[in-house]
Order: sequence, then structure tokens, then C-alpha cells
Amino acid sequence: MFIDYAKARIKAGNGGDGVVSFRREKFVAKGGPDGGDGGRGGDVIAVGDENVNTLITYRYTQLYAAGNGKNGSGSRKTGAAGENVYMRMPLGTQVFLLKEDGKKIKLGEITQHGEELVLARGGRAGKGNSNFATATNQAPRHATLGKKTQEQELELVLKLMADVGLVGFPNAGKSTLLSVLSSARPKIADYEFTTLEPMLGVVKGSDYRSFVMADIPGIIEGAHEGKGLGHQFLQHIQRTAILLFLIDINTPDPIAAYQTLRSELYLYDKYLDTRPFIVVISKMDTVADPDEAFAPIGKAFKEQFNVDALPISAVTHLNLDKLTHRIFELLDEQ
Ligand SMILES: Nc1nc2c(ncn2[C@@H]2O[C@H](COP(=O)(O)OP(=O)(O)OP(=O)(O)O)[C@@H](O)[C@H]2O)c(=O)[nH]1
Ligand SMILES: [Mg+2]
Repeated sequence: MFIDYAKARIKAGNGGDGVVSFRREKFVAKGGPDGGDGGRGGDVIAVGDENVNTLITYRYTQLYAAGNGKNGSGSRKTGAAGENVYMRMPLGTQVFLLKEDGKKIKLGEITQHGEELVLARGGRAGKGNSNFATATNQAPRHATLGKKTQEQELELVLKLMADVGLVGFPNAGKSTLLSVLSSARPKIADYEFTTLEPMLGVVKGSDYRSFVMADIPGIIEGAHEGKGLGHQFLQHIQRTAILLFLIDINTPDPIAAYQTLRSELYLYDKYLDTRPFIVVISKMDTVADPDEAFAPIGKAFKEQFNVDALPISAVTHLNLDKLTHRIFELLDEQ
């Protein structure tokens, strides 16, 4: 299941205590102080993982607690440090700290594989009495305690990171296109709202280049105010570099369809509307005379928006090379 919002509780490890101890050896009447320091507590650390695509694990595990530092011991032995705990997160996860007073503080954002972000630092260790010996007090009887840490609450918000976002009405052929261009295997079916959750696919070009394409549920008029499924997923194309509008050649009025899609994006986020984009007319194999069917549509896009719409077919692969080529070109310009 795809989950793009979760809460989690975290706790860094307590610092271990320093101890009071004195050297006890045969023939040494009064040994000096030798109480060691505690170990520091473990950190709670977020790590970017490109193989994780959802925040679902955070729905199930409630508390991420790092190990406590061990107390020090005699002979100046320092206690072992507490183990760090790692929270693997999908790329594009924003992490917020929820304060008790209701305030939210952004701790950061995970954008790269392997990137680490310390969410809570382990408690500092206490000092053993061996640290406190001075010329006037050679047998100090005090040590300090390690710092105890508090549990904290996090909010995790995932906005998928992709280069290209697919935008279209339900059933336009978005998932089919993704399945043909990449190794992603989204569900495809001849009914609306087949895609219920976003999916990413890597599209490989020639010469080892690639881009990531995001398929999201279809958008309908009113999506920006929650109609259909589109609205809650529009956030996942908010950060794509370019948008790919997909319009079925069989749509009664492709221009009106395009305008509806654009206005839904604009109403959701006016910056989405300024994103570079490509318009494709899909399912060209379904019309008897593709050239004749496309000509008036292509002309209208050119005249009204100065847009070169591209006729494609995911089934016959018509113009798919041209499409990836255009995408690479547009990405290069960013
Ligand atoms: N003939 C033909 N059929 C296509 C083409 N692309 C998609 N289809 C069919 O159109 C139907 C819808 O395709 P999907 O890829 O599921 O459409 P979608 O845009 O992802 O739909 P939602 O997930 O519901 O928004 C399926 O039956 C596909 O087989 C195409 O290029 N040619
Ligand atoms: Mg789909």
C-alpha cells in the first residue's frame, strides 16, 4: 500500500552515567579515583533509501528508540556507546518535529539515496570521578549522570521525486505508457480510476541516460477540491521537472480536456501551471485514419497554445522514441 503521511515516535539513547570508583590494589593503601565515563546515547537517524517507496512501515512501528549508553566502570573504563537506530525513508520524505505546544519544526528532507539526517541526538555521557581529581581534592567522590533524553513525535510527509509527471483523465493510457517505457508494472484496465496510487518507473534512454516518470491516478474536473482521486496525489507531481499531458484521441473535445487538466493543476498549485510540459495524444492506433484524426487536433493546439502535440500509441509504439527524445531535451534545458 502506498502511504505518504505518517507519524512516528522517536527516542534517542540516554547517556550512560559516570561512576565513582577508586583504585583497589594489593599494597596500595589509598588508590586514586578511577571511575570511568558513561557512553553516549545512540542517535535516531533518517536514511534515504531508493528502494523504499512508501511510508507504510511507519504505520506499524510506533517507537524508534536508539540504544542507551552504558555506565562507566572502574579502572577508567568508559561505558559502551548506545547503538544508533536508522529509519529508512523514501526519497522525497520531509521530516517534521511536532512540539508539545502544537508547533511544527522542519528537521529536513531526504532527497538522496544513502543521505543521513540526524533526527535526535543521543544524550551526552556522564563523567566518572577520575575526571575530577585536582591538587586539592585527590579523592573526588562525585561523578555526573548521563543526559536522559525525551521521546519526541515526528510527522513524515512524502512527496515522490520524479523528473516527469503524467497528467491525464482516467483511462487516458498513462499507466500503459509507463509500462511500455519502463520496467514498472502498474495495473492497467479499461475502466476509470484503475490507478489508485502513484507509481514510479525509470525510463532508460540511449547512452546510459535515464529519467524517472511518475504515474498518478487520473484527474477529473474538480480534482483540486477533492473530486475523484487526483487531488491527494497532485502533490506527487508538484516537484517533477516537467509534466506530460496525455489526451486520448477519442476524447470528444481534446482542447477542452487539456484546458480542464491545466486549470485543475493551476487551482491546486499555481506554480504547477508554469512547469515545462509536453502534450501527447494517445491511443492513435485506435482510429481508422490516424493522420486525418490527428490533423485538426494538432492544428488547434498549435494555433491556440503554440504547442506541438505529439500523436503516440503505446500499443504500436508510434512516436515513443520521439517522445523520450523530447523529454530528454526538455530535461536538459532545466
Ligand atoms: N489501443 C490502445 N489502447 C490503449 C493504449 N494505451 C492504453 N490503452 C488502453 O486503455 C485502457 C486504459 O489504460 P490505462 O493505462 O489503465 O489508463 P490510465 O490513464 O492509467 O487510467 P487510470 O489509471 O484509470 O487513470 C486500457 O484498456 C489500455 O489497454 C494505446 O496506446 N492503444
Ligand atoms: Mg492508470
